[in-house]
Amino acid sequence: MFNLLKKKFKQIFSKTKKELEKQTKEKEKEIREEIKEKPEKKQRLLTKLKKLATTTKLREENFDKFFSDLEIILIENNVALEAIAFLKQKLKKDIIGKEIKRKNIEDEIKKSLQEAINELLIEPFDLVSKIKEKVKEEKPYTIVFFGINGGGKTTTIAKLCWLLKKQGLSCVLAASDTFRAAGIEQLEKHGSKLGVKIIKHKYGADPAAVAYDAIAHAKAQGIDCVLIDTAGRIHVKADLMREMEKIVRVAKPDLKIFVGEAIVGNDVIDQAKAFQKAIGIDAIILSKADIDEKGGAMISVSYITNKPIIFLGIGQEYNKLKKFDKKELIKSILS
Ligand SMILES: Nc1nc2c(ncn2[C@@H]2O[C@H](COP(=O)(O)OP(=O)(O)OP(=O)(O)O)[C@@H](O)[C@H]2O)c(=O)[nH]1
Ligand SMILES: [Mg+2]
Repeated sequence: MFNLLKKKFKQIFSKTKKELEKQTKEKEKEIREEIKEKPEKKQRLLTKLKKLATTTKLREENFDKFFSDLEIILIENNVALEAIAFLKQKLKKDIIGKEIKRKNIEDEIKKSLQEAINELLIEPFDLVSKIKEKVKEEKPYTIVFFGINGGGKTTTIAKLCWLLKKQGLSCVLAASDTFRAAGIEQLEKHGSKLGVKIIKHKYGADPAAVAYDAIAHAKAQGIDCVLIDTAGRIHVKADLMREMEKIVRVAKPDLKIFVGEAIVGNDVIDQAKAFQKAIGIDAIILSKADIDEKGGAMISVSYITNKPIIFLGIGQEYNKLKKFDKKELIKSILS
């Protein structure tokens, strides 16, 4: 994953290294000339020269050149502008004026960038432990999933249900996408494959009522989790938000998860922001990470919403839901 990005990063690190080497050579020349002109200062200047042989310092102008190259790469790879501004400010503080061993220039810059991205990403929580913790006291643990259409909600619910079952947690699925008849059928197919019950009403019914019934069923049967599937629309629209608000009001979920496609880059960030504003989100799942080559959405969405990415969808099969790992992402773009 992200091989192109990795290659581009390498190029700018080595460009900055070359520039610093050039700058050091010029400085050395200046000092040698000064020694000739002011022999009385020779000792002090020789010490300076010795230091220069092993260390260098990044000046503001080096940083600006480096960052303008970096900025282009980040924009090309769908990293949101707010996230780029954060990285700039963080890196600037970290590397300008820092004394670096000449042989370590590339590693030092890379390390600073890794640290900056690490700070940008919010640490994910462990969903399974969270659920287990609650159901010890009270069942069910209710999760609502939302996002625009085709974003991967229904598939993600099926994958998560598979994962929870493997962890010994029982589930019921709520077909609160009553907007599309095929949406109910799609969830039913998953339900029968997974061997879990789905609660459904008719096409066009009130999605909040479906969610309510699913929760009542879980309470009555002692089921651990209720996973509520919702409808998407082509765009984020007011009627969709009203529908989601009502589901949230009625279901009082423990968790509201935004599901979006990693591949649409900045669009997914705008969608997440819209849902965040209208109903509040607690966590993010990015689907289709298996076909995302840019990584920008992964880098910026949690910074922009201040909520963690907890899973990545990495394929269509049930076992293709992967816990999001900050270190692994950073490694895959910057190792
Ligand atoms: N490659 C890949 N495809 C995925 C992934 N997640 C979902 N898909 C595919 O994306 C398409 C849309 O997924 P759905 O789960 O139906 O999306 P949705 O958000 O429920 O869509 P609506 O019900 O229309 O709002 C399906 O063909 C899925 O198989 C993923 O992680 N990787
Ligand atoms: Mg769906």
